[in-house]
Amino acid sequence: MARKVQIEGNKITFEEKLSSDNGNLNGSASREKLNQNNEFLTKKDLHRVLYLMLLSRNIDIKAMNLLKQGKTFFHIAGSGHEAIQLAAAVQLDPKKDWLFPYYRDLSLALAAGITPKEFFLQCFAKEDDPSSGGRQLPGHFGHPDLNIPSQSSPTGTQFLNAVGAALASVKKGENAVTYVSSGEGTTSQGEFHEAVNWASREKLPVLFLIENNKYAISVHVNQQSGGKGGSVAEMMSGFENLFVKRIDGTDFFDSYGAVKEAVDYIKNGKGPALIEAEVVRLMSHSSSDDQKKYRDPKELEEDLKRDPIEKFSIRLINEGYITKEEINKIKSGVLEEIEKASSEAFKAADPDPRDACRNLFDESGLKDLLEYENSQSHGEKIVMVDAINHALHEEMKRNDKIFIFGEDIADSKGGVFTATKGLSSKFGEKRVFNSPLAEASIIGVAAGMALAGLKPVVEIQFGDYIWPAFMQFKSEVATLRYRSKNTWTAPLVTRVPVGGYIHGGLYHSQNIESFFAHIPGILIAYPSNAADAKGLLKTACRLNDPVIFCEHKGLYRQSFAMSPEPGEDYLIPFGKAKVIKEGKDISVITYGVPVWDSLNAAKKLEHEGYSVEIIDIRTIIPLDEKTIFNSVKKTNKAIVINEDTLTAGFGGEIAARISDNCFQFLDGPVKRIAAKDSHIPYAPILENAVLPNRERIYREIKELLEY
Ligand SMILES: Cc1ncc(C[n+]2csc(CCOP(=O)(O)OP(=O)(O)O)c2C)c(N)n1
Repeated sequence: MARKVQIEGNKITFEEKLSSDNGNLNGSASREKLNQNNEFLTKKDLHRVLYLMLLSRNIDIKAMNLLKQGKTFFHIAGSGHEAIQLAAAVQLDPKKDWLFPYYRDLSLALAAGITPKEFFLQCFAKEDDPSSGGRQLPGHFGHPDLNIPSQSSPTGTQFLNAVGAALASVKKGENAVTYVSSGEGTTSQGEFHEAVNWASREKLPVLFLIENNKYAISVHVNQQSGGKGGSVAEMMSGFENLFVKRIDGTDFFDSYGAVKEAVDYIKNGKGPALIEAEVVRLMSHSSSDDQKKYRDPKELEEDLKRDPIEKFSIRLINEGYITKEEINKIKSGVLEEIEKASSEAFKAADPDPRDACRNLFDESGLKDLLEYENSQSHGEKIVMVDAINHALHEEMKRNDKIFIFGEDIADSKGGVFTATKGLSSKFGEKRVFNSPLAEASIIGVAAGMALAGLKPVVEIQFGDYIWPAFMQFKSEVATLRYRSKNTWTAPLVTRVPVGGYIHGGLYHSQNIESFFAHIPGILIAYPSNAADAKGLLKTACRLNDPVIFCEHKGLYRQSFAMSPEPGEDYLIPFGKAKVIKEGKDISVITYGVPVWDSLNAAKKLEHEGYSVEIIDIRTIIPLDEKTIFNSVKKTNKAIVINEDTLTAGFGGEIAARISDNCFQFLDGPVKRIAAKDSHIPYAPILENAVLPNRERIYREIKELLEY
């Protein structure tokens, strides 16, 4: 059989298409078998599949040519993956089902409705690129009119978001399938396993498609997977409710049959499905790679023999579904369409550099429409943890989109600090439930639910254990609005107990706010008393941005942090600091536990004739600079206190901004008090030596007063 596919480095040509040679096809299926497997596929459907295959392949070729011409910077090709993707795409409905494609899913994206022009708009990073308006790399699909959330780049994080979207569809009673895909290399990521675990346990309607092209950039699957024979399907065979199948993903009909079985299984409520589709990577990993450097030419030659388009075309000819002439006609139509699409896209408008930092946060104006502080704190005095609990009860009652989950949060435990006590009993396990012991899962699933329109308010049991979820925060939650140019958002609230002074040792004492403050796109609250905790948490539940809500464990039940309980409508704006105590001689800017230590110091210093002003910033992001600067301009001295370590603690940021903005008003250096740059030890005497303490705070404020 004369093969007409040629591949040279990154360049692939698929000219003249088909030989008239019938070839010896695997299984040489009869027409009956073809029909039996594919009762929905008419001749027209098959022609459309071939059209989409050719469109996808030739877009790869065109994109590589544009790159060589210096008109674009990056392309990642799907050549060799077309058959399985189209077999999946034609059985999914992008208006109803959720699609989380990965960067090699060009064929699927085109079949779902992303047009060639839209593809090229992304290639050229144009304003009208529907995925991201030129923010995200090409090959990261997304669309406002389709259920395709704009995709991030880390391998594997999307799995948990997909599980979250599937969970949302179940909670909402929708009959949708969620598709999520990756290569085989990505299945080494922990979040993939977490996602399959969650989906299997809850029998969620997720189709996991693993496109195994045997390489993760240059790393062969043998160095990747612990499954028998390097098979991902084998590796995942132990999950009770998971449908697993390994197929030849270069054969459209095998692929179609397997996807059909999987989708039927999912739609019958039996659980998720995982298909491992063995495909070929006909181009290098990406335009930045050259696979000839690490792959044997013989292996590349073998891959060419499995070209899915050639297989499919020959099969259609053999079965009498198409003629060579018809194929050529489709091909010339495709080439014309691509030329038109790319030249139109090339001429489209570039993004406006003035918008480069927009859409990090909600710009709808919602936060300005909320009514703040419109009820007084006149109730019974309550402790902070009860204020939090009450806020959750009230907000759940108000908004049926709120879902609460985390480790041990359901009754009868009600959370290790009892912050969620009574919620599952009152609102039912559908809305309040225990999560697996997996922090990336909690945040990844919550992000998926949030992008599907729900409002998860989740708990991470200790700040010290938020780190497995850091990738989800940094790469998914914080970036979604920005990278989709305001199309997709993940406004979940994450409550997280933090802080020391409870003799919790290294792993129950940490502060986390400075790590997260560094990430654009996340709001951070850190209340110091019960009323602020209630008001800020209620606001967090109503905002359209992701919020990390830091709750100091040492303040949960402290009598001095108690407040009369504010009413159900009590909201506190983010970005509004509170002047805890007015004074003339020095400004103490702080948050959390040091608020109380500063107050203590201020009282002592008052007896010594000094007047100390104390500002509780209450929210880290946004930071109320105005209140801080006004205070410093009045007192001419500033000392910033944070409980976290000195180096890169958030106090450093505040101090720097004071220096920048109030230099001419200062009568002394901007001082800082913070924990020593150390881990937090268990023994109380050691802990006291590391964390800021009352005595030190008093002494250092006084030193600056005397400066
Ligand atoms: C968390 C993370 N680590 C590394 C990378 C860089 N990277 C991008 S794709 C890739 C290989 C993925 O291989 P595989 O999952 O087999 O998919 P394929 O590209 O072969 O289709 C790597 C290492 C990344 N994007 N994310």
